[in-house]
Amino acid sequence: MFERFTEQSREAVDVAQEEALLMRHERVGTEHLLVGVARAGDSEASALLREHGLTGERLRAEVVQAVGMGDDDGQEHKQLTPAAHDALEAALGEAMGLGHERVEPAHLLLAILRQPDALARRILMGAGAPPPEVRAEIIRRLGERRPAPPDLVLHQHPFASYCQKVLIALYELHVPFRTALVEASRAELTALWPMASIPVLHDESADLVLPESTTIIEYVDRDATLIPSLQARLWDRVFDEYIATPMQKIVGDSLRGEGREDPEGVTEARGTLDTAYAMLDTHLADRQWAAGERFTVADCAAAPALFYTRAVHRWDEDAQRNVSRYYRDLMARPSVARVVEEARPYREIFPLPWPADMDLPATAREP
Ligand SMILES: N[C@@H](CCC(=O)N[C@@H](CS)C(=O)NCC(=O)O)C(=O)O
Repeated sequence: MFERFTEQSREAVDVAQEEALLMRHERVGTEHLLVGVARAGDSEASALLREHGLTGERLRAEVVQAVGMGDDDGQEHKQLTPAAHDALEAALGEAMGLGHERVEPAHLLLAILRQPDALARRILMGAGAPPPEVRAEIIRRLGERRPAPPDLVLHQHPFASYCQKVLIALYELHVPFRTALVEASRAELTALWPMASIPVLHDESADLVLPESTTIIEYVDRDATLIPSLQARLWDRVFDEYIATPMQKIVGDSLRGEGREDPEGVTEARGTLDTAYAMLDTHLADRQWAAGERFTVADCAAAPALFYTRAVHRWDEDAQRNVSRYYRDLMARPSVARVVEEARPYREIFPLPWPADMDLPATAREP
Protein backbone atom coordinates (compact mmCIF):
# COMPACT_ATOMS: atom_id res chain seq x y z
CA MET A 1 0.00 0.00 0.00
CA PHE A 2 2.86 2.38 0.78
CA GLU A 3 5.00 2.08 -2.39
CA ARG A 4 3.83 5.43 -3.75
CA PHE A 5 3.96 7.20 -0.37
CA THR A 6 6.61 9.91 -0.01
CA GLU A 7 9.02 9.80 2.94
CA GLN A 8 6.91 12.42 4.70
CA SER A 9 3.70 10.44 4.25
CA ARG A 10 5.34 7.32 5.61
CA GLU A 11 6.59 9.38 8.52
CA ALA A 12 3.03 10.63 9.11
CA VAL A 13 1.85 7.01 9.38
CA ASP A 14 4.74 6.14 11.74
CA VAL A 15 3.96 9.18 13.88
CA ALA A 16 0.29 8.11 13.97
CA GLN A 17 1.45 4.77 15.39
CA GLU A 18 3.53 6.58 18.00
CA GLU A 19 0.60 8.78 18.93
CA ALA A 20 -1.75 5.83 19.40
CA LEU A 21 0.90 4.20 21.59
CA LEU A 22 1.39 7.38 23.58
CA MET A 23 -2.36 7.78 24.12
CA ARG A 24 -2.60 4.07 24.93
CA HIS A 25 -5.33 3.63 22.35
CA GLU A 26 -6.04 0.18 21.05
CA ARG A 27 -5.95 1.04 17.36
CA VAL A 28 -4.66 3.74 15.02
CA GLY A 29 -7.56 5.87 13.84
CA THR A 30 -7.97 8.81 11.50
CA GLU A 31 -7.43 11.11 14.48
CA HIS A 32 -3.92 9.72 15.01
CA LEU A 33 -3.24 10.01 11.28
CA LEU A 34 -4.29 13.64 11.48
CA VAL A 35 -1.77 14.27 14.26
CA GLY A 36 0.77 12.35 12.13
CA VAL A 37 0.17 14.65 9.16
CA ALA A 38 0.58 17.70 11.39
CA ARG A 39 3.81 16.41 12.93
CA ALA A 40 5.53 14.85 9.92
CA GLY A 41 7.86 17.65 8.85
CA ASP A 42 6.97 20.74 6.92
CA SER A 43 4.37 20.00 4.27
CA GLU A 44 1.54 21.90 2.60
CA ALA A 45 -0.85 19.92 4.80
CA SER A 46 0.95 20.69 8.07
CA ALA A 47 1.28 24.35 7.06
CA LEU A 48 -2.45 24.58 6.38
CA LEU A 49 -3.28 22.93 9.69
CA ARG A 50 -0.88 25.30 11.46
CA GLU A 51 -2.64 28.26 9.86
CA HIS A 52 -5.76 27.09 11.69
CA GLY A 53 -3.72 26.92 14.91
CA LEU A 54 -3.59 23.13 14.66
CA THR A 55 -0.09 22.07 15.57
CA GLY A 56 0.68 18.44 16.38
CA GLU A 57 0.54 19.24 20.10
CA ARG A 58 -2.81 21.02 19.85
CA LEU A 59 -4.30 18.20 17.79
CA ARG A 60 -3.05 15.63 20.24
CA ALA A 61 -4.73 17.56 23.05
CA GLU A 62 -7.94 17.72 20.98
CA VAL A 63 -7.87 13.95 20.46
CA VAL A 64 -7.36 13.27 24.17
CA GLN A 65 -10.13 15.70 24.97
CA ALA A 66 -12.47 14.01 22.50
CA VAL A 67 -11.87 10.38 23.45
CA GLY A 68 -9.64 10.44 26.52
CA MET A 69 -6.52 8.39 27.16
CA GLY A 70 -6.82 4.66 26.67
CA ASP A 71 -5.54 1.82 28.82
CA ASP A 72 -4.06 -0.38 26.14
CA ASP A 73 -0.61 -1.72 26.88
CA GLY A 74 -0.70 -3.88 23.79
CA GLN A 75 1.78 -4.40 21.01
CA GLU A 76 3.94 -1.62 19.53
CA HIS A 77 2.52 -2.03 16.07
CA LYS A 78 -1.16 -1.28 16.37
CA GLN A 79 -3.93 -2.24 13.98
CA LEU A 80 -5.66 0.43 11.93
CA THR A 81 -9.34 1.21 12.38
CA PRO A 82 -11.39 0.56 9.22
CA ALA A 83 -11.67 4.30 8.55
CA ALA A 84 -7.91 4.80 8.91
CA HIS A 85 -7.30 1.83 6.64
CA ASP A 86 -9.71 3.23 4.05
CA ALA A 87 -8.06 6.63 4.31
CA LEU A 88 -4.61 5.21 3.57
CA GLU A 89 -6.00 3.33 0.59
CA ALA A 90 -7.95 6.34 -0.66
CA ALA A 91 -4.86 8.59 -0.44
CA LEU A 92 -3.45 7.07 -3.63
CA GLY A 93 -6.73 7.76 -5.43
CA GLU A 94 -6.61 11.36 -4.22
CA ALA A 95 -3.08 11.75 -5.58
CA MET A 96 -3.94 10.16 -8.92
CA GLY A 97 -7.13 12.17 -9.25
CA LEU A 98 -5.03 15.31 -8.98
CA GLY A 99 -2.49 14.04 -11.48
CA HIS A 100 0.24 13.47 -8.91
CA GLU A 101 2.55 10.49 -8.94
CA ARG A 102 3.25 10.17 -5.23
CA VAL A 103 1.11 10.23 -2.13
CA GLU A 104 2.06 13.30 -0.11
CA PRO A 105 0.74 14.33 3.31
CA ALA A 106 -1.71 16.64 1.51
CA HIS A 107 -3.30 13.65 -0.25
CA LEU A 108 -3.36 11.78 3.02
CA LEU A 109 -5.18 14.70 4.62
CA LEU A 110 -7.67 14.82 1.74
CA ALA A 111 -8.34 11.11 2.14
CA ILE A 112 -8.74 11.39 5.92
CA LEU A 113 -11.28 14.16 5.42
CA ARG A 114 -13.29 12.01 3.03
CA GLN A 115 -13.94 9.25 5.55
CA PRO A 116 -17.58 9.75 6.47
CA ASP A 117 -17.52 8.99 10.21
CA ALA A 118 -13.91 9.82 10.89
CA LEU A 119 -13.15 11.21 14.33
CA ALA A 120 -10.55 13.40 12.59
CA ARG A 121 -13.38 15.24 10.82
CA ARG A 122 -15.17 15.96 14.08
CA ILE A 123 -11.95 17.14 15.68
CA LEU A 124 -11.28 19.56 12.83
CA MET A 125 -14.85 20.77 12.95
CA GLY A 126 -14.63 21.32 16.72
CA ALA A 127 -11.35 23.16 16.28
CA GLY A 128 -12.91 25.65 13.86
CA ALA A 129 -11.46 24.13 10.66
CA PRO A 130 -14.48 22.71 8.76
CA PRO A 131 -13.35 19.70 6.69
CA PRO A 132 -14.96 20.89 3.40
CA GLU A 133 -13.06 24.18 3.67
CA VAL A 134 -9.79 22.45 4.50
CA ARG A 135 -10.30 20.08 1.55
CA ALA A 136 -11.08 22.89 -0.87
CA GLU A 137 -8.08 24.89 0.30
CA ILE A 138 -5.67 21.95 -0.04
CA ILE A 139 -6.98 21.22 -3.53
CA ARG A 140 -6.59 24.88 -4.47
CA ARG A 141 -3.00 24.97 -3.24
CA LEU A 142 -2.08 21.73 -4.95
CA GLY A 143 -3.62 23.08 -8.16
CA GLU A 144 -1.53 26.23 -7.95
CA ARG A 145 1.62 24.18 -7.68
CA ARG A 146 1.03 22.47 -11.00
CA PRO A 147 2.77 24.34 -13.82
CA ALA A 148 0.26 25.88 -16.21
CA PRO A 149 0.66 24.04 -19.47
CA PRO A 150 0.48 26.29 -22.47
CA ASP A 151 -1.55 24.45 -25.08
CA LEU A 152 -5.03 23.47 -23.97
CA VAL A 153 -7.43 26.11 -22.73
CA LEU A 154 -10.82 25.00 -21.48
CA HIS A 155 -13.49 27.68 -21.56
CA GLN A 156 -15.71 26.56 -18.75
CA HIS A 157 -17.47 27.20 -15.50
CA PRO A 158 -16.86 24.70 -12.68
CA PHE A 159 -20.55 24.61 -11.71
CA ALA A 160 -21.85 23.86 -15.22
CA SER A 161 -22.73 20.22 -15.68
CA TYR A 162 -21.33 19.72 -19.20
CA CYS A 163 -18.11 21.41 -18.14
CA GLN A 164 -17.90 19.00 -15.23
CA LYS A 165 -18.29 16.10 -17.64
CA VAL A 166 -15.17 17.24 -19.53
CA LEU A 167 -13.28 18.10 -16.33
CA ILE A 168 -13.84 14.57 -15.03
CA ALA A 169 -12.42 13.20 -18.29
CA LEU A 170 -9.39 15.52 -18.16
CA TYR A 171 -8.68 14.51 -14.58
CA GLU A 172 -9.15 10.82 -15.40
CA LEU A 173 -6.65 11.11 -18.25
CA HIS A 174 -4.28 13.46 -16.39
CA VAL A 175 -4.40 15.89 -19.28
CA PRO A 176 -2.99 19.29 -18.27
CA PHE A 177 -5.00 22.35 -19.30
CA ARG A 178 -5.69 25.95 -18.38
CA THR A 179 -9.10 27.30 -17.51
CA ALA A 180 -10.70 30.36 -19.07
CA LEU A 181 -13.54 31.03 -16.68
CA VAL A 182 -16.79 31.80 -18.51
CA GLU A 183 -19.06 33.97 -16.42
CA ALA A 184 -21.82 36.39 -17.39
CA SER A 185 -20.19 37.78 -20.50
CA ARG A 186 -19.89 35.37 -23.37
CA ALA A 187 -18.35 37.81 -25.89
CA GLU A 188 -14.95 36.11 -26.03
CA LEU A 189 -16.60 32.71 -26.23
CA THR A 190 -19.00 33.72 -28.99
CA ALA A 191 -16.04 34.73 -31.11
CA LEU A 192 -14.70 31.19 -30.77
CA TRP A 193 -18.00 29.34 -30.98
CA PRO A 194 -21.13 31.20 -32.05
CA MET A 195 -23.47 28.95 -30.04
CA ALA A 196 -21.55 30.12 -26.95
CA SER A 197 -22.33 26.95 -25.01
CA ILE A 198 -19.75 25.68 -22.58
CA PRO A 199 -17.42 23.85 -22.47
CA VAL A 200 -15.21 24.82 -25.40
CA LEU A 201 -11.66 23.54 -25.72
CA HIS A 202 -9.08 25.63 -27.54
CA ASP A 203 -5.92 23.79 -28.52
CA GLU A 204 -3.71 26.79 -29.16
CA SER A 205 -0.82 24.83 -30.62
CA ALA A 206 -3.07 23.12 -33.17
CA ASP A 207 -5.18 26.25 -33.67
CA LEU A 208 -8.25 24.13 -33.10
CA VAL A 209 -11.45 25.14 -31.35
CA LEU A 210 -13.70 22.32 -30.19
CA PRO A 211 -17.14 22.73 -28.62
CA GLU A 212 -19.37 19.85 -27.45
CA SER A 213 -18.36 17.83 -24.42
CA THR A 214 -18.21 14.42 -26.06
CA THR A 215 -16.12 15.69 -28.96
CA ILE A 216 -13.72 17.38 -26.58
CA ILE A 217 -13.33 14.15 -24.64
CA GLU A 218 -12.79 12.19 -27.84
CA TYR A 219 -10.06 14.66 -28.83
CA VAL A 220 -8.08 14.34 -25.58
CA ASP A 221 -8.71 10.60 -25.25
CA ARG A 222 -5.89 9.63 -27.62
CA ASP A 223 -5.71 6.01 -26.43
CA ALA A 224 -9.47 5.37 -26.38
CA THR A 225 -9.33 4.94 -22.60
CA LEU A 226 -12.66 6.64 -22.04
CA ILE A 227 -14.28 5.84 -25.37
CA PRO A 228 -13.38 2.19 -25.87
CA SER A 229 -16.70 0.85 -27.14
CA LEU A 230 -20.04 1.44 -28.77
CA GLN A 231 -21.69 0.95 -25.37
CA ALA A 232 -19.65 3.82 -23.94
CA ARG A 233 -20.78 6.06 -26.80
CA LEU A 234 -24.38 4.91 -26.46
CA TRP A 235 -24.65 5.53 -22.72
CA ASP A 236 -22.89 8.86 -23.07
CA ARG A 237 -25.73 9.87 -25.39
CA VAL A 238 -28.33 8.44 -23.01
CA PHE A 239 -27.05 10.49 -20.06
CA ASP A 240 -26.85 13.68 -22.12
CA GLU A 241 -30.20 13.31 -23.81
CA TYR A 242 -32.42 11.73 -21.18
CA ILE A 243 -30.88 12.87 -17.87
CA ALA A 244 -28.88 16.07 -18.43
CA THR A 245 -31.32 17.61 -20.93
CA PRO A 246 -34.47 17.22 -18.77
CA MET A 247 -32.45 18.36 -15.75
CA GLN A 248 -31.48 21.53 -17.65
CA LYS A 249 -35.15 22.02 -18.59
CA ILE A 250 -36.23 21.90 -14.94
CA VAL A 251 -33.45 24.22 -13.76
CA GLY A 252 -33.80 26.50 -16.79
CA ASP A 253 -37.53 26.89 -16.24
CA SER A 254 -36.92 28.47 -12.85
CA LEU A 255 -34.83 31.14 -14.58
CA ARG A 256 -37.46 32.14 -17.14
CA GLY A 257 -39.14 34.72 -15.00
CA GLU A 258 -42.68 35.06 -13.79
CA GLY A 259 -45.39 34.30 -16.32
CA ARG A 260 -42.91 32.78 -18.76
CA GLU A 261 -42.67 29.34 -17.14
CA ASP A 262 -43.39 26.22 -19.16
CA PRO A 263 -45.13 23.84 -16.70
CA GLU A 264 -46.02 21.36 -19.41
CA GLY A 265 -42.41 21.15 -20.59
CA VAL A 266 -41.25 20.66 -17.01
CA THR A 267 -43.78 17.87 -16.43
CA GLU A 268 -42.54 16.19 -19.60
CA ALA A 269 -38.94 16.56 -18.42
CA ARG A 270 -39.83 14.95 -15.08
CA GLY A 271 -41.54 12.10 -16.94
CA THR A 272 -38.45 11.58 -19.10
CA LEU A 273 -36.30 11.40 -15.98
CA ASP A 274 -38.61 8.81 -14.39
CA THR A 275 -38.43 6.63 -17.50
CA ALA A 276 -34.66 7.05 -17.68
CA TYR A 277 -34.19 6.13 -14.01
CA ALA A 278 -36.23 2.95 -14.42
CA MET A 279 -34.22 1.98 -17.50
CA LEU A 280 -30.96 2.80 -15.76
CA ASP A 281 -31.85 0.78 -12.68
CA THR A 282 -32.35 -2.32 -14.82
CA HIS A 283 -29.26 -1.62 -16.90
CA LEU A 284 -27.01 -1.21 -13.85
CA ALA A 285 -28.15 -4.42 -12.15
CA ASP A 286 -25.17 -6.32 -13.55
CA ARG A 287 -22.67 -3.58 -14.38
CA GLN A 288 -20.42 -1.53 -12.16
CA TRP A 289 -20.14 1.30 -14.66
CA ALA A 290 -22.57 2.39 -17.35
CA ALA A 291 -20.74 0.62 -20.17
CA GLY A 292 -19.53 -2.37 -18.16
CA GLU A 293 -16.41 -2.90 -16.09
CA ARG A 294 -14.54 0.20 -17.18
CA PHE A 295 -15.10 3.81 -16.26
CA THR A 296 -15.86 5.55 -19.56
CA VAL A 297 -17.15 8.74 -21.13
CA ALA A 298 -20.65 7.56 -20.18
CA ASP A 299 -19.74 7.79 -16.51
CA CYS A 300 -18.17 11.23 -17.07
CA ALA A 301 -21.56 12.27 -18.46
CA ALA A 302 -23.53 10.47 -15.75
CA ALA A 303 -21.86 11.96 -12.69
CA PRO A 304 -22.80 15.64 -13.10
CA ALA A 305 -26.15 14.81 -14.69
CA LEU A 306 -27.21 12.61 -11.77
CA PHE A 307 -25.67 15.00 -9.26
CA TYR A 308 -27.95 17.79 -10.42
CA THR A 309 -31.02 15.65 -11.02
CA ARG A 310 -30.59 14.45 -7.46
CA ALA A 311 -31.14 18.08 -6.48
CA VAL A 312 -34.21 18.68 -8.67
CA HIS A 313 -35.93 15.37 -9.36
CA ARG A 314 -34.58 12.47 -7.35
CA TRP A 315 -34.90 8.87 -8.31
CA ASP A 316 -36.41 6.61 -5.65
CA GLU A 317 -33.20 5.94 -3.76
CA ASP A 318 -34.63 2.99 -1.81
CA ALA A 319 -36.45 1.31 -4.67
CA GLN A 320 -33.94 2.05 -7.46
CA ARG A 321 -31.03 0.65 -5.57
CA ASN A 322 -28.81 0.05 -8.57
CA VAL A 323 -28.95 3.72 -9.45
CA SER A 324 -28.15 4.61 -5.82
CA ARG A 325 -25.22 2.22 -5.77
CA TYR A 326 -23.94 3.58 -9.09
CA TYR A 327 -24.29 7.15 -7.82
CA ARG A 328 -22.27 6.32 -4.71
CA ASP A 329 -19.54 4.75 -6.86
CA LEU A 330 -19.49 7.81 -9.09
CA MET A 331 -19.19 10.23 -6.18
CA ALA A 332 -16.38 8.15 -4.64
CA ARG A 333 -14.34 8.35 -7.85
CA PRO A 334 -11.49 10.83 -7.13
CA SER A 335 -11.94 12.69 -10.44
CA VAL A 336 -15.64 13.18 -9.67
CA ALA A 337 -15.04 14.07 -6.03
CA ARG A 338 -12.56 16.69 -7.17
CA VAL A 339 -15.05 18.24 -9.56
CA VAL A 340 -17.74 18.33 -6.87
CA GLU A 341 -15.29 20.05 -4.50
CA GLU A 342 -14.22 22.59 -7.10
CA ALA A 343 -17.85 23.46 -7.80
CA ARG A 344 -18.79 23.77 -4.12
CA PRO A 345 -18.03 27.50 -3.81
CA TYR A 346 -20.59 28.20 -6.57
CA ARG A 347 -23.55 26.39 -5.03
CA GLU A 348 -25.22 29.66 -4.17
CA ILE A 349 -25.79 30.40 -7.86
CA PHE A 350 -28.12 27.41 -8.16
CA PRO A 351 -31.56 28.92 -8.77
CA LEU A 352 -33.59 26.20 -6.99
CA PRO A 353 -33.44 25.07 -3.35
CA TRP A 354 -30.24 23.15 -2.68
CA PRO A 355 -31.12 20.01 -0.68
CA ALA A 356 -29.41 19.88 2.70
CA ASP A 357 -28.47 16.22 2.22
CA MET A 358 -26.61 16.63 -1.09
CA ASP A 359 -23.30 15.66 0.47
CA LEU A 360 -24.72 12.50 2.01
CA PRO A 361 -24.51 9.29 0.01
CA ALA A 362 -27.60 8.13 -1.87
CA THR A 363 -29.36 5.93 0.64
CA ALA A 364 -30.56 2.46 -0.07
CA ARG A 365 -32.23 0.91 2.94
CA GLU A 366 -31.78 -2.79 3.27
CA PRO A 367 -35.05 -4.54 2.32
N1 LIG B 1 -24.24 19.63 -26.12
C1 LIG B 1 -23.44 20.52 -25.36
C2 LIG B 1 -24.26 21.07 -24.23
C3 LIG B 1 -23.54 22.16 -23.49
C4 LIG B 1 -24.44 22.92 -22.54
O1 LIG B 1 -25.65 22.75 -22.49
N2 LIG B 1 -23.82 23.78 -21.78
C5 LIG B 1 -24.54 24.64 -20.89
C6 LIG B 1 -23.84 24.75 -19.57
S1 LIG B 1 -23.81 23.21 -18.73
C7 LIG B 1 -24.59 26.00 -21.51
O2 LIG B 1 -23.61 26.50 -22.03
N3 LIG B 1 -25.78 26.59 -21.45
C8 LIG B 1 -25.99 27.87 -22.00
C9 LIG B 1 -25.69 28.93 -21.01
O3 LIG B 1 -25.28 28.62 -19.86
O4 LIG B 1 -25.79 30.09 -21.40
C10 LIG B 1 -22.21 19.77 -24.86
O5 LIG B 1 -22.23 18.54 -24.78
O6 LIG B 1 -21.18 20.43 -24.58
